[in-house]
Amino acid sequence: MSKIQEIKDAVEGGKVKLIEGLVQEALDANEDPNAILDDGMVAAMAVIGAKFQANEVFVPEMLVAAKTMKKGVEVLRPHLASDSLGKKGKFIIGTVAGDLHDIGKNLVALMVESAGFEVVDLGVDVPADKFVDALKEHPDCKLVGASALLTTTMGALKDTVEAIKNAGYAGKVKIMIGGAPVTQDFANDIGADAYTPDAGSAATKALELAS
Ligand code: B1M
Repeated sequence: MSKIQEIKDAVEGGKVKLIEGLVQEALDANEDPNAILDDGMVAAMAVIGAKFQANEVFVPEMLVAAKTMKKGVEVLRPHLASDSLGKKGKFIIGTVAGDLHDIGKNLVALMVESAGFEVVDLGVDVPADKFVDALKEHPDCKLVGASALLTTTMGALKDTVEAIKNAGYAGKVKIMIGGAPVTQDFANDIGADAYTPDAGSAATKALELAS
């Protein structure tokens, strides 16, 4: 079995104690860190999501898979990060109010950091006004990212965009949104500056918007 398949199986099976060793072994075997992430860990979370939808796994299994993935990502982090930390400016990011999903948001943060930004991570379940407070605290920040994984929290993305614009940042700060249920049409509807489908494209878009 390939190392990447072993990693995928470990995340899917919630093998928290095994994952760090497996990721390290894959790195030692010169596997591409992006492939370990995308074809191993992200792919495993997609399987878990499909199984949850089919009532084959439940919230505890999702939680332990998420915990396993987070541990694996920590081993990968130095292999994805660049040495130009903060040179491109600041990037405020959070998962919107009512939403506790943070793996995708953390991956976006990691990729954006790797692209040279200093990331200010507000965490999960972040009310719209906390994004505004963070902008006040970091007046040199020109980019904000908001993530939502639930159809029920897409409205909070809209609230976040509105709150930031109403606080006087329209045209001054660019707002990027993303997350599994989010689309370009939705981004257009709520007046976000950009939608990207994944972490890699979020980093590319951040560089484009910052230039
Ligand atoms: Co939940 N969950 N969950 N969950 N969970 C989903 C999202 C779901 C699709 C599962 C399913 O039914 N198939 C479903 C949502 C259905 C919907 O609304 N459309 C769901 C549900 C229903 C729920 C609960 C309501 C379950 C319950 O309690 N009955 C509950 C809600 C809790 C809450 O938030 N209030 C819940 C809870 C949880 C856990 C806490 C157990 C756990 C999260 C743990 C954590 O994050 N620390 C969890 C998990 C793990 C999932 C799945 C299985 C995996 C999510 C994930 O990490 N994916 C998920 C199923 C799935 O996604 N297929 C599911 C991997 C990650 C890399 O992908 O987050 O999509 P993703 O991020 C991508 C892109 O979306 C994008 O880039 C990322 C990387 O490429 N992206 C951005 C994300 N943010 C971006 C921002 C950007 C740009 C791109 O710019 C700023």
